[in-house]
Amino acid sequence: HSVGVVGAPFWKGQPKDGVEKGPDFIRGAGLVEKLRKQGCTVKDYGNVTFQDVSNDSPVGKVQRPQTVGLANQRLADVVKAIKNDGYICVMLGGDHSLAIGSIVGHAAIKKDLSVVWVDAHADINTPLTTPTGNIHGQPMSFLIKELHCKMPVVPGLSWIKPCISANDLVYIGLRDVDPGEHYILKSLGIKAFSITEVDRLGIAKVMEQTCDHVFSRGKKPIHLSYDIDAIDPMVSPATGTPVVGGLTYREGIYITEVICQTDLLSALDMVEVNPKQAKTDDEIKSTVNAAVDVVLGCFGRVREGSHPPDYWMP
Ligand code: DIR
Ligand code: MN
Ligand code: MN
Ligand code: MN
Repeated sequence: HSVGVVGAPFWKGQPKDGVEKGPDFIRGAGLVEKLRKQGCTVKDYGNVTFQDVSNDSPVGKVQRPQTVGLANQRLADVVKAIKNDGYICVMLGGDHSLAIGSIVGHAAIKKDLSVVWVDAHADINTPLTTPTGNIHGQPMSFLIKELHCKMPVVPGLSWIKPCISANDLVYIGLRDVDPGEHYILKSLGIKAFSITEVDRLGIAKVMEQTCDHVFSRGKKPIHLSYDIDAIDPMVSPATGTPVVGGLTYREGIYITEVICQTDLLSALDMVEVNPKQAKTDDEIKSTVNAAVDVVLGCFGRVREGSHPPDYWMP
C-alpha cells in the first residue's frame, strides 16, 4: 500500500481543547515506522496549518462556522493533492468536523465514493437539528445530497457541495443518536449498524452486510471515517465524548481487516483522539495504541501473523 499521512491539529468543531494534539501523539507512537515495517510506502505530509478567524460568532446555534469552514477548505486542498500524488490518504485529527474537508477533497478526485462511518455518534445533525451547535456533530449533513434542501445557508460553510448519496453511507457502532439524526437516518433509509446490530449479528455479519451494501452498485473507492469513540471507553477513554458500551478492541480492529481485504480503501480519517481528556498516562497510551492499530489494520496488519513471500526457514 502507498500511504500519505497528514495531520490536522484542529479542535474548533467542538469545545474541548486537546484533540489538536491527536496527530502528534499518534505519530509519536510510531505510526509511520510501523506502517513501513509492514511493507507500506509512506509519505508524511506533516501537519496542516490552520488560520484563525476573528469575530467568528455563532450563526443560529452553529459554533465557529467561519473557522471550521476555512479549516476544511484548506484540508480539502491538501487531501486533493495527496490523492493526486497517488496515495491512500490518512488524515489524523483533530475533531470529526474535519471529515468535511477530507471527504470533499477525496470526492473531488474520486467520483462516486462509499463512506463507512465508524462512530458512537451519527454526526449528521443539521444546523437546525443540532442540540449542541458543535460542527463535529454535523459533518455528514453537509455532505449528503438528499439533505441539501434541508440545509440553511451558513456563512463560512456555504462552499460545501454535497458529494455523497444517502445510499453510499454505512454507519457502524452507533449508540448515541439525537432525535433529529434518527429521523434523518430512517427517512433517507441510511444503512446503520448500531451497537445493537453488532450484538445481534456479530461483527463478522455486520461487515459482510456492510460490504454487500457498498458493493451493490459497483466497486467504488471507500472513505473510512473512524472516530476513536466508536471503541469502548475502557479501551479508548481519551476522547471528547465517550459513550459506554462500545465496540471491543477486537471488533474495532476486525472492521479494519475486512476493509483492507476489499482493496478499495482510498482514504481514512482517524479522529477524536484527545490526550487531555485522559485521567492517566495509561489512558492516553491505550487510546493512542488503539488508534494506531486501527490504521495498521487498514493497511495489511493481520493478527494471525504473516511472513514475506521470500521467507527462508533457518
Ligand atoms: C452530539 C454529539 N450528537 C452533537 N456528537 C458527537 O453534538 O451533535 N460527535 N460527539 O462525535
Ligand atoms: Mn464523530
Ligand atoms: Mn463520536
Ligand atoms: Mn489490503
